[in-house]
Amino acid sequence: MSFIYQRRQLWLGVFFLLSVGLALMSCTDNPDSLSTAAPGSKEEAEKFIQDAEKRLLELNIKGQRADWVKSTFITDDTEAIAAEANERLIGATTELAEQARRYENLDLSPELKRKLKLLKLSLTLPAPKDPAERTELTKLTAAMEGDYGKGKYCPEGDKGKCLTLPEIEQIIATSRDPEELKRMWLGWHQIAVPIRKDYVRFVELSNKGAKEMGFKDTGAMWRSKYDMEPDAFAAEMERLWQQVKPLYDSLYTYTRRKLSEKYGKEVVPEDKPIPAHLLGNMWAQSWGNIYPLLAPANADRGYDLTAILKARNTDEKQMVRYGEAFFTSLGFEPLPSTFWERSLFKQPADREVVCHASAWDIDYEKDVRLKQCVQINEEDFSVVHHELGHNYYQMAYSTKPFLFRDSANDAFHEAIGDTVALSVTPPYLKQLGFIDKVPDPSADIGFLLDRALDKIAFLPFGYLVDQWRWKVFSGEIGPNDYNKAWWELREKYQGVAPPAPRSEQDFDPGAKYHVPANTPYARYFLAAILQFQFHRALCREAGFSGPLYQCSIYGNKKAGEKLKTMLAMGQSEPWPVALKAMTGEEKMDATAIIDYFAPLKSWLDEQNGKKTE
Ligand code: X8Z
Ligand code: ZN
Repeated sequence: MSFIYQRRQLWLGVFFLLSVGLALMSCTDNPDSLSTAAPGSKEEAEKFIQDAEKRLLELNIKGQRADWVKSTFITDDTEAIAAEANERLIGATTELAEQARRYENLDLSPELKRKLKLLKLSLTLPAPKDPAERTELTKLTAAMEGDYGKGKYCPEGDKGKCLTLPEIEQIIATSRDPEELKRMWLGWHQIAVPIRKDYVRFVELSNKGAKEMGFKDTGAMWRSKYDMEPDAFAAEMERLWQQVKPLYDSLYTYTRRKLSEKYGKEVVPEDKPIPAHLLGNMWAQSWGNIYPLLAPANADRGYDLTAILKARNTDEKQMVRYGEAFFTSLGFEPLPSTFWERSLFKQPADREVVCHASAWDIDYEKDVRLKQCVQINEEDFSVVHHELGHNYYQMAYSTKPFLFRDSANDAFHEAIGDTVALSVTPPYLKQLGFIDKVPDPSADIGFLLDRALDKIAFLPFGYLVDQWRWKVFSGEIGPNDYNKAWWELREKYQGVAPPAPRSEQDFDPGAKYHVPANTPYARYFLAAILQFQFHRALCREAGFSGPLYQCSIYGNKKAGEKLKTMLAMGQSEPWPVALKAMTGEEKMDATAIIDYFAPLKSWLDEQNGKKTE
């Protein structure tokens, strides 16, 4: 249900609308014969898109509402209602995408051509045309996300107290007892076991839908959404990974040694993968929570944001207010009153919700919402900025035609709030009154290390999730190897290992939200790199000329204006055009993240006993 989710629904809606329109034209079910059907006229194409956008908007709003209620109140009924809405949207979208083929070869305006293309690529969940199979698929996806949302670990069996994911995550973040961490890790991963068989069927059905739409499989369809050939996109991901890998390697070596010192060589051998339960995060995807174990002796960053937030008795809403205040300092409007009335900030005690944070665009205008079980800590301080980045993007492109109401590509959506959060620097925290004085420059390494534990540690995880899924969709990884292949990738890219032997009874990928929720993940890898590129451009715009990590654009209206202009473009142009508008650059590029962390890289390499270049 994150922004991504909405997008899916949006498109589903588009298709829905289109399908209704299509019902009036007699058409075959065979896409190939459709493509050779008599081409429509330019005027028809315009009318087709116009009607589609209007209808899709209505349908998507309905879909969003059903989904919002389902995600904030998981029951069999809300799940069924959301599945039905989704089914209608997918059905319509599929038919509309087929219809759009009639106009493919006409000499249309670039705007219309782009809309037709977007229409065909919009689904995240392609579904078979067979109504029974389509129903089965949408029920499966609703159930998988619901099962994840309801997932709990009951240490004393069903009768004792059960822990929800935020509670387990809190223990994983703060406990330093390897046995307790292992229990939590194993306990949570159990929730995915029943999801496995649904996932197998989901892959079959969704692939069938993708094939019917002319794609090799669902993964190929996902890779086609980046204004370039799918293979070129995969190569682009690999190019960027190779650019940043040396940074990860340096951080990894340092971290493993420190953990080995802390837990002993029997628990963390220095020549083996790091046990995944010791990194402060359930998926070992960001390691900021173990900063205290790794802090440099003479270069600690000098403050503890979690402790500060707690000492100030910050509540959930106030956490969100801080995020809003950053955006308004850049010249954005305050969030609408409906945002504050309708959002969910706190995990309710009396019902099941999907706690995984997401930002919603209910009416594609001003009814934006946040759904987050906010914890009062540093991690969620960042997540709040991340989510509001989605909401401000949504509002910025809301005046564009419906089919352009999305980000330049999905990584842009993920990068905006994080870009803003990069400006949460010590001088900014002083401005907020969180710290009395800006720490001495000797604290810079500690600051950079803390940040790297989130941003650099994330990169291989961000990369591998869809390496796994692309192979699952293509059939290269079959159901009998799901778990084995998952851990091969986790070892290869992250260098982590499970805390206990795993088998094909387990379904460890399913213990990560985006797998049962079917949210693509390559976007986060790209966003982790892109946000530094954005940061560099906005800092340049703000006239900042010092080291990139010291820049904060807080309060800078010029930088805000630059950002707003790019956000307002939505999806109306291929993403390199949007990137150029903001950065002057046309390619995604890791030099900004590398520059940002350059002093840390030298320091780590020294610590690791390597000569710096
Ligand atoms: O899912 C999210 C956001 C919502 S779009 C909270 N993120 C990824 C994750 O949690 O795995 C943000 C970073 C990566
Ligand atoms: Zn996001």
